[in-house]
Amino acid sequence: MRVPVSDVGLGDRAADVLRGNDLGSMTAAAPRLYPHMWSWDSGLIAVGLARLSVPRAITELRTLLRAQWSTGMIPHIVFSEGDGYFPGPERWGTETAAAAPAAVRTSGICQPPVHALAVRRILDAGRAAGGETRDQAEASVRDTFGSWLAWHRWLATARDPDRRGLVEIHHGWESGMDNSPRWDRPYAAVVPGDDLPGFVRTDVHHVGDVRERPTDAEYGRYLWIVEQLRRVRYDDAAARDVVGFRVADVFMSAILAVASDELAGLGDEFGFADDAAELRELAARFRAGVLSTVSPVTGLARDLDRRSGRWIETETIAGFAPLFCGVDDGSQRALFWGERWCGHPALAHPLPPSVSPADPGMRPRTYWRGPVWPIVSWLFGWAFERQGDDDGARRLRAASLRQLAAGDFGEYYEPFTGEPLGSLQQSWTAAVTLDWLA
Ligand code: 9YW
Repeated sequence: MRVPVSDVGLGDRAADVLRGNDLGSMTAAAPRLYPHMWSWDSGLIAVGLARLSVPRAITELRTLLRAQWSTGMIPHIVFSEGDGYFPGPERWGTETAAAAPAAVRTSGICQPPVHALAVRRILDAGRAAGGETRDQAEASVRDTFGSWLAWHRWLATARDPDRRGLVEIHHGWESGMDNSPRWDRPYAAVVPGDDLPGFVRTDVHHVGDVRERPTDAEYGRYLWIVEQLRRVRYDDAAARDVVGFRVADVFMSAILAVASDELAGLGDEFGFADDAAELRELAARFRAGVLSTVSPVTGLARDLDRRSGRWIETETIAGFAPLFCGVDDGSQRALFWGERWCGHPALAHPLPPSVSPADPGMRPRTYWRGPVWPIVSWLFGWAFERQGDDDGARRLRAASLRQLAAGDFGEYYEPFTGEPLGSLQQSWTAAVTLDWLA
């Protein structure tokens, strides 16, 4: 039975969600829809866990790191024993990959590198608690620093071989924004082969309305790319040659820049000065890369389709990558709060939707094609705070807490009505709520 929201505080309800989705040493991304650990979810979940239990937050990230590949890549899914999700470990077939870990089953692609943000949050929470908790938090930074560094180095080499300062992705899933209109053109060039093994989706059984999900045609392309990668055993160099989707992802690049700064700060504190210097260079390179993509027409940053060599012109939240990583001259901040975005008069809450509400192609109920994702609002709030824009951070926090007040912890929200959509009791939504409430 659901407890009325008025009886239990939002923070208690958020904590209940994380406890309910806790599988022991990892947190399922969502109770039914996503019964495994997702990489960027786990980073944000750890941010929330740090508000509940520093040791549990440390465990979450350690579980993720146990799945790290020998190349440094952190895989986008770490599989639990749970089932009901497709594509599962059999379909990924990563046991043939030389770099995959032996003891853990994982997918063979990655997701945005938000983890260093969580490492810093855990350290701060541990220090605030003091005593043994502080010692544990500090020891965990010391022990894991090298693994996070290897992760960033992998992104900066395997995924930016010609050092443009832009992270190349090989699947829309790697962006975390699976069916964003950003990927429509590159996906249009992906033609599934006749020998694509058959598939039965499970995601459509867990949501109220299948129109909120990617289509079957989109799914066929997603799985064809998995097939291409599986056939070259997820070898980085071979993947670049065979994969039908190669896009320089501007938002992932911005995340790598800010996360590298966070890691550099930790490196300085913990006596890894050379590594810190390397990470600062890396941050500067990716900031410059992000800036190089800005459209002189729209003022938004663009992804680059590496196969066709063409810019991808869409009006999505990823266009604010410069604002996010702190290379905006003020014009993006104005655009962000203006009528095409958070200031659009029809919005239920002044929060950034995944696609501009002024774009005629915006679909308010469909996943990454229009809904507001609380974790995206949180990421911008985090960035604003870091940049000293306390007012911007406060506005996003206040509006988000109003959006979340009913305590459903939706995966994403309809921007005009505020209705929660997708999975409810979504872990990372609960986690960022806890951070906002702290
Ligand atoms: C999938 C878990 C994941 C997120 C992604 C989001 C969605 C579906 O759910 O992906 O099947 O991987 O797009 O960003 O990590 O919450």
